[in-house]
Amino acid sequence: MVAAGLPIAVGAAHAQKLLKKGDDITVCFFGDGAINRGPFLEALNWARVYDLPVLFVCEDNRWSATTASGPMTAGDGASARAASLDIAATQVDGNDVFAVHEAAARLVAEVRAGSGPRLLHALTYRVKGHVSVDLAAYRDPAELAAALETDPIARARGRLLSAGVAAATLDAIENAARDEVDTALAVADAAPWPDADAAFTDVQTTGAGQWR
Ligand SMILES: Cc1ncc(C[n+]2csc(CCOP(=O)(O)OP(=O)(O)O)c2C)c(N)n1
Repeated sequence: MVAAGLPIAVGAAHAQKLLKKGDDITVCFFGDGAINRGPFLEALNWARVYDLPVLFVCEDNRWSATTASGPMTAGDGASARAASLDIAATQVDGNDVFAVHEAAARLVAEVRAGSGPRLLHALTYRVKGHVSVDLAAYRDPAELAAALETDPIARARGRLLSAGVAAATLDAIENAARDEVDTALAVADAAPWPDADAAFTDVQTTGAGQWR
């Protein structure tokens, strides 16, 4: 369920606070679509009221499945809503891995030091459809073309090359990542289908009625 993770994360953070678990904090990721659901408000409010060790991370890719988030979002989005609940928010270019790293490191340190909740609002763009069968034909191709110009991996590669990292080192990292994904796909394709009975395991029963 969209936004369902937010109250769960706040519950985990509340437990960490009560148990005084050292450096442990909770980091909770969600999309821009989630901020229009009630649990977002409930979770941020609870986190601030109890000063919980939680970092909220909104991955704002401007699309909620097949709906553009902008026209259905009042006000200035995740950061503004956090600020209205007295939660300091940092907006960052989510396609700049160095900027995200710097902001995340600072916010994690603040939360660990007892600041209470923080929110990181990372602006990015979804370059594919919502799921594999979604061709995303409903969006403006120019919007996609502009977004592809800001590809985070290409930008990171450029920065690392100009910082003196050898191209071969970067190629090796990229190839290892591709191999890992290829292997995962091959293993999944080769795996047997699960037993049909597995659909009924780990399912909660209310104790009433029978399976029909
Ligand atoms: C309460 C609820 N409404 C609708 C859906 C169907 N749905 C699944 S993903 C999605 C869009 C989510 O967009 P966002 O929160 O921005 O996350 P993203 O997928 O872009 O990371 C929707 C509407 C759902 N899972 N839960």
